[in-house]
This record gives sequence, C-alpha cells and structure tokens, in this order.
Amino acid sequence: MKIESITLTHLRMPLVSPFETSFGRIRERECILVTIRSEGLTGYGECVADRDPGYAYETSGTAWHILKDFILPAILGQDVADAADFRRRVLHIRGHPMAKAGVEMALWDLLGKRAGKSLRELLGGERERVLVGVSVGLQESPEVLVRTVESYLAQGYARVKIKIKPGRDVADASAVRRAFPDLKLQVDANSAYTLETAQALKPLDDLNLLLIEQPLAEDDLWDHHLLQKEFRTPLCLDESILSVRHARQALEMGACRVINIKAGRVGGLSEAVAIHDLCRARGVPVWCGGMLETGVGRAANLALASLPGFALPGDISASDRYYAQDITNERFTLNPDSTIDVPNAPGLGVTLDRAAVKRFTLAEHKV
Ligand code: OSB
Ligand code: MG
Repeated sequence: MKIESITLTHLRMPLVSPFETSFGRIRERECILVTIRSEGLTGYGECVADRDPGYAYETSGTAWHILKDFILPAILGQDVADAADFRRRVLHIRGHPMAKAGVEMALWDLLGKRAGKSLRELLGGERERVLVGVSVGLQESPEVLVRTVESYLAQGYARVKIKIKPGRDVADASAVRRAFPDLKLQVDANSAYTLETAQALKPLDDLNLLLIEQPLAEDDLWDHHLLQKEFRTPLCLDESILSVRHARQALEMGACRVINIKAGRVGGLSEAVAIHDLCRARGVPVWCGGMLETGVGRAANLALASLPGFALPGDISASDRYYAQDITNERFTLNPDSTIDVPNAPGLGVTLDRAAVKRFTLAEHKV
C-alpha cells in the first residue's frame, strides 16, 4: 500500500462522568486520531496516549512528537505491504508503543478495506459478539461506589472492575461484594502498591475476585511473582506487559496467571495477537483491556476480543458509558447478555462524524 498522505488530529473529548484511578482523575480524555490515505482508501487509527503520563510514560504530546518527527517520515510515500512491514520500518524507534499502535491500526483498517474483510476476519477472530464488563473509577465513598455499580448492573453489565488505591481497597471491594454476592468482580490498582504495602490487600483473597490487576510497579515482574505466591486470587498484569517477550517471562516467572491485552500498550494489534497466541498455547486466560477509546479504538478492541483465547470479559463498555458525543457515526450498545456486537464491515467497520471530530480538535498535522 502506497502511503500517500497522513493526518494527525489531536482530540480532547469530555467524558460523561469523571474517571478516577490511583494515578489521577480526568474529566476529559485526549487521543490522536491517525488518518492514512492510500490508493483511494482511507484508514483510521487511534493513538491512546492521554494528556498526562499517569498510566504510562507516553502522553498525547510525546506521541505527537514521535509520530510527526519519526514514524510518519519513515512511511510517508513508501509502499508498506502489511503490519509486519510497518513494524520493521519503525524498529529503530525505541519504545513509544502507543504512537506506533495508532498508525498500525490505521494500516489494518486500510488492509481490511482493500481486501473487503473485517478486522475480525483479518485477525482470526471467531465470535460475532464478545462478553464485556465495565471499569468503575474510584468514587467518593464505598456507599457511592455500591450505588454506581448498581446502576451499571441495571444497564446489563455482568462483570465489574473497580479501581483501588492504598486506603481505598479492602473496604471498597468488600462493600461491593456484600451488596452483590454473585457478581463477577475484579480490582485494578494501576501500580499503586509495593510488595510491603500490598500486604494490606490480603483480605481481598477472601472476596472471590476474578483477579487483582497490576498491584505493583510496571517494571517489577519479580515482586509480582513474590506477591502471587501469597495470593490464591490470580494476579493479572496490565502495565508490565509491553511485548510477547514480557508476557512469556511473566508467565514463566509466575508473576501473574492472567494477562490484560491492550494493543496500544504493546505497540499494535499484531503484538496483541501474538500475546494472545502465546497465552492460548499455554492455557492462560487473557482479556481485552481498554483506554477509554473513541469508537475507532473501540472497534479495534472488539475485533481483538473476538479471538478464541479471550476467555474473560473485556473492559469494552458501550459508547454511552464514555461519551455523550463520539467521533464515529456508529455507536456501540450493550446487548442484554452483557455482550457487544463485533463490527462486520471491512476494516474497523466505522465511519467518522466529521462535525464531531472538528468540534473536539485541538491541533492537526497533515503530510
Ligand atoms: O488500567 O485498565 C486500566 C483506563 C485508562 C487507563 C488505564 C486503564 C483504564 C481503565 C478503563 O480501566 C477501561 C475502559 O473502560 O476503557
Ligand atoms: Mg489496568
């Protein structure tokens, strides 16, 4: 595919409600929309880096720089055969997986459109609808949290993840468990603990949780291994897993028993599928994480989650859980069985609401 032009659009979109994690509270989410034109077709990708380096070191600012000054020049005017070819062309750029993944997604969209195949088909996905859950941010109090969870259950979500941080962990999770004894429940600490402070999480082991996500630092597989030995509940890694190599080492070390896969965090959908394949071969359950994506990234997450090894419900909620106004014409809705349909149209299967994109645009760069 000859890469004829690329547009970067820096977006800032208001969330329907604030989202608070152990690393901060946001009311608006930023991302970079990547638009690539090739041979009469247009492909879209979403770079999921947000404004602040709270979840990862990448931000919309660093991604803009890496995209504009390094990734775009490496492919503009070039004939890029496929995602593997793209990855080879950006191998010399160290790190910055979210910046790379945004472009890789747009290339997958183009490849699908050219072949007349959905991203699900291209990636080898089997399901036409995928099980999903909702990720609930930190609330004012355990009482408010229980009410918030209750409202999502009323909407049909059958799996809930709550965010925790030191001092807001056992009481919150216990309150939700008491209120909903049979709920599929899991917690996410976003690296807020150390091996020492994580001792306070011991009572979580009696709450019948699906998993405990990323309690310790992102660069600390070894202490996750030590902590996993102390818990019956599976630990799940998110921030720590940036590649299929990290995934293999974490599993061999016993640092986790479940992996959260996010294409943005691992440099793209190809690496995400490779991690899925590794885990599937080893009988390790994976699930699709989320980064509060727009309809563009949400479509990609749904296609990814349709692969057979995604054994647990993903953090892929309906569009209205995030945005009153999204940038795609398509809006994703929750089915009564806590699933969302995987798009069927070629590529990502979404079209852009131009007026919405314009309304949320902070900056544009076109080459
Ligand atoms: O750790 O999974 C996370 C959102 C932004 C950054 C990190 C995380 C999250 C979520 C929300 O938990 C997942 C979603 O619904 O998109
Ligand atoms: Mg997480």
